[in-house]
Amino acid sequence: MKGIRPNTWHSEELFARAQSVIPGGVNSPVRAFKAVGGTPRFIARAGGSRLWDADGNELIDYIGSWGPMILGHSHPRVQQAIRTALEEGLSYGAPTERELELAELVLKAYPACDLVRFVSSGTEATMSALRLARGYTGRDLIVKFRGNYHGHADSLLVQAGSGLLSAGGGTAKTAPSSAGVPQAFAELTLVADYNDVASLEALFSQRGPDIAAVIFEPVVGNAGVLVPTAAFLMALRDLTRQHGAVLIADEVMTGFRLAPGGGVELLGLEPDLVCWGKIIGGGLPVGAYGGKAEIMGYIAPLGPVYQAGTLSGNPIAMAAGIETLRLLAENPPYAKLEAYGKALQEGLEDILRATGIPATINRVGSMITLFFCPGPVATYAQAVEADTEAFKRFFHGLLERGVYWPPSQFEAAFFSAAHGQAELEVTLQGARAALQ
Ligand code: KE4
Repeated sequence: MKGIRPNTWHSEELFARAQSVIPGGVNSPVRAFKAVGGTPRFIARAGGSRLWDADGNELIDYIGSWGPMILGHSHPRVQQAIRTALEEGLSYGAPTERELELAELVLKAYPACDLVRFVSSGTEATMSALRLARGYTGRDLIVKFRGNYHGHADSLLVQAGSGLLSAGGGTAKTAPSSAGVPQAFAELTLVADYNDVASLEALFSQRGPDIAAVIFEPVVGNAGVLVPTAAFLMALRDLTRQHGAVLIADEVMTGFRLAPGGGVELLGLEPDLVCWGKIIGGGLPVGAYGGKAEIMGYIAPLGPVYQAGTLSGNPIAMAAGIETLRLLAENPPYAKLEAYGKALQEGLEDILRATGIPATINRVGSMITLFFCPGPVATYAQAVEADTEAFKRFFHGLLERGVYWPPSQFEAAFFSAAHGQAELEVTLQGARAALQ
């Protein structure tokens, strides 16, 4: 596993061509390796815990398509479900049985939700949930948390995490926002600090009657992993209930990953609306939002809040989601994921102790981040203190040794039910060399 620079000629050639036809050569910014430098690997195929890039290099995958691939890539039953659906056509623009099958599976895992609506991405899910909360309450303001990312709808690209943070510009006090979001929109988004109850209380004491919704990541993945405190979770529910605001749990990343009922189950949350994405599509484009009938009844065609989508409930995507959720229900991987995560975290911590490198690991289940700064990292302000140059060296040291970690200090790494002893050994071997 010496760090012999693998051949990346094809990726380099493809990246050069891609940049002449696609902005930055990628269709989502974090993929461009801007935060870590170098040439992004163009992936040719994947199976289980592995990816193979355009030059044939085999990689152990800790991105998993940024969350969907909890079962591992190319699961035979998911692939077969897609093939079967393909035989019946691709898209009809009319209701299908598969949509209600997936809806029933989602609601079975989230019994506090009465209704669910499918869309085609996590962004659409959170954007629609916010519009619904505004329509239901008749209020305009929303509250989000610095460094949380909820997709790229204008109202949510205010002091957001993930790719915005990875691109740099985040400081202890402010996370970056996107150009192109009108000031008038941004002013309707109030920003508090995750795990900082006083910052949330201050917003409600100043603007409580005008706040339509609070949206949060049950466990943050988009600043790197941040773990919520019980006091913070309690304040979220108490303050929104007290002021008549809608509490929206953004489970796009955590849903079906942290437990059968996601962060809601794991943390005992009682949100009014939940957003999903990633895993419920099994790797195909699916998002969803759902909640109590009293609120969901405001959505067209039942009520006055409009939301629509040509490919919402697409039968092929539904088939992939159904099979994925069926597999998760038949053979829950959570104990295995926890065992792998524990061994990975302990192995990395042993290496860090031996090297004396200041670093701390945050992990919940199969979401993990190694922050290059002394712990604890419980807040956004502490996360942005991390040494991104040290992270860069770690990232490339792993990549050269066949381990594909997320290309940003401010992203969660994910592993799947297909990761086992072999992956653990190669990963720790690579980390030992990368952290030397
Ligand atoms: P999509 O629109 O990308 O399907 O979902 C947006 C979204 C919403 N909410 C949460 C909590 C999310 O993590 C995401 C998307 N996550 C990022 C990874 N940090 C997607 C990767 C990317 O942007 O390329």
